[in-house]
Amino acid sequence: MRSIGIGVIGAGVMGAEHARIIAREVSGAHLAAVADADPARAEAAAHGGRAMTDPEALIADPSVEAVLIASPDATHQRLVLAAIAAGKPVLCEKPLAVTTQDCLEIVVAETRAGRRLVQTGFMRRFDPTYRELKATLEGGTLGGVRILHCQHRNAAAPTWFTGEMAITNSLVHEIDVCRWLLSTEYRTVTVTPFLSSDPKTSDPSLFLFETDDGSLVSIELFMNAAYGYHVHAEAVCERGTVGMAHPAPVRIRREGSQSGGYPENWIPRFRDAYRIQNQAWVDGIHNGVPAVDGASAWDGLVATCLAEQIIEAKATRQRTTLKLPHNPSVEAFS
Ligand code: ISE
Repeated sequence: MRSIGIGVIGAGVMGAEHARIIAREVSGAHLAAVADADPARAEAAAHGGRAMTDPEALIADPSVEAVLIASPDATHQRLVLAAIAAGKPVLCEKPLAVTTQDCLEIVVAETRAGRRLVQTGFMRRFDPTYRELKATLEGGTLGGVRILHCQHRNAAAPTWFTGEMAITNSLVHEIDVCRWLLSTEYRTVTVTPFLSSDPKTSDPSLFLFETDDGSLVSIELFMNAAYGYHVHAEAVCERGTVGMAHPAPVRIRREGSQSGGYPENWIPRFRDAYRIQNQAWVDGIHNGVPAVDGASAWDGLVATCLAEQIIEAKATRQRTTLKLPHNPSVEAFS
């Protein structure tokens, strides 16, 4: 099989991990180049590929046939548009862009290009546990879903978090994966932030969604849960429940008690998901068909657009009806 040259933009925690996965764990592709503003970081992540500092030069480079973007959120839109203009497939870390308008411009540019070039990096869709949950729900033995309970806990919010990134950068995972799990859209949201004497601290928060198919989605988002990284989901259905088991692969029983560890962050927890996602993206490029279950540019827009409305709902604490714009790509790609 021909090997596709991949260029990775951003060599921070996530970019370095994506570069490692492409260089070491994905077949049918090789790491052609890594770009980062910090040349030493680019070099360290390049695994023998080219290290560059200019992301636009990486996109234009003939050795780069497809682009993986893992640079800061605010740079995503410009770089995705540049990849579309160059006719190169692009896998962009979430969020696709930081405003609905910016996402819409991507959806329009891709629609004009006439082919699916963009995948949004909602990797939980490729996580074996979430996939088993979805297969069980779709198998029908448990009946319809009444409530989908989710927990999303970080040991500590990343140091680079600012403003409402808990919603635009973290909660967007649940926004995406729950609508994918249930194959439905959200109708309303009500947000209850933790009330503390310091009005700037609203962690943890509870989000309650009503969906078009009549189920409820509850999400606890706790950015500073202290004990470790912990993501959990359980569906309460008409004839039973299905939920994730403990995330640690082993349990220790000792001196009258049992224990199991929690990872420090999302990379160990979702290691398989990132690898499977990146392989599916590369396979899709070879086949000329987007990865089945990969999040599209429209899915990226939905997450950002709902995040914007959820931020407003959090301020008002009112049950808020959620709205989406017209999808200009629906006719082109259906
Ligand atoms: C981080 O940016 C991620 O993408 C993780 O998957 C997420 O769980 C975490 O909360 C975010 O901060």
